[in-house]
Amino acid sequence: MRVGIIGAGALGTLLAGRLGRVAEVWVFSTHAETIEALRRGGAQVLVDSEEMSTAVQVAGDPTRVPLLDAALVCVKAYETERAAEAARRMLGQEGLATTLQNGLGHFEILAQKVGSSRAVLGVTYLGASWLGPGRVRWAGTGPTYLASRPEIATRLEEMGELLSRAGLEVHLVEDAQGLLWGKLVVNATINPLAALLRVPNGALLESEAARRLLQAAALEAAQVARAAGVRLPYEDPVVHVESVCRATAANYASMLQDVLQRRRTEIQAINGALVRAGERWGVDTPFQRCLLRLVEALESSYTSQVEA
Ligand code: KPL
Repeated sequence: MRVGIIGAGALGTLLAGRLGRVAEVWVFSTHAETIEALRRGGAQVLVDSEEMSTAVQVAGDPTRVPLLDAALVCVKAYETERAAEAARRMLGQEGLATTLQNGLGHFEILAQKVGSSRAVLGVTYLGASWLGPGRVRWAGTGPTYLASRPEIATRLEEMGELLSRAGLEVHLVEDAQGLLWGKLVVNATINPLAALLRVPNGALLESEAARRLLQAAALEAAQVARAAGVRLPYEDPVVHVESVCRATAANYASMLQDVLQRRRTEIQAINGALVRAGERWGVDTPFQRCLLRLVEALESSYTSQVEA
């Protein structure tokens, strides 16, 4: 099977490193430094203190990639449009493109580009910490869900088997919306809090003060999901978010990684999307709005921040 990974940030590099052991993997990236690092040293994945390097094919131009059986979209939320266009150019007629991104709206953009019959919604709880171009720490072994439907079931099963052989926990499921929102509640809670407090996920459970913030964010996010008519895949949002913090305790949430690198964050696609959904469904979200504004302000103050 020939699999394309679109975007070689933390998640993309981890998937390239794992899948490169069981399939022909093509990584598509537009970052020159990343392309160079992957060509030179392969995708390097650090698990505990053991580092594994996997050779992968790398391309910065979609026309150089042979037609793919599957593509995994792992770019940041604000790069989805460009990644979906790249997927359209690289995907074989029967190929499936799966979004594994955080936030709302990506599946719709992907479906518009590659056609709804070739687009798949995925949700992953994998924890990956970026160590530099082509290098990543596997910091949390959470499950990955792929939303199946009858017309793609056989092809998606193949993809699922491949991901399992690569060492991932994979589930093929039917209720995509519940999963997507289930992850949105997690991201709208852990990501901004970890970024603002500058702590790994597990530390959000270590103080009573942080736990209270976590509870407020998770409950408000779940309230919006319920108002939108979504059935979350868990009973208690706080218990679930806490369990993700435990499962990915050592991980630096992706938003924290962005802030540490002084990069643009995905706050709009996550907490922004949630606040907008709240407005649409008549749920006031003062706490989520506050998190949104704080992270926006943090991003725009990168150049004025002082060091200790
Ligand atoms: O998705 C994540 C992220 O960091 O974006 C979690 C699940 C919170 C893991 O860190």
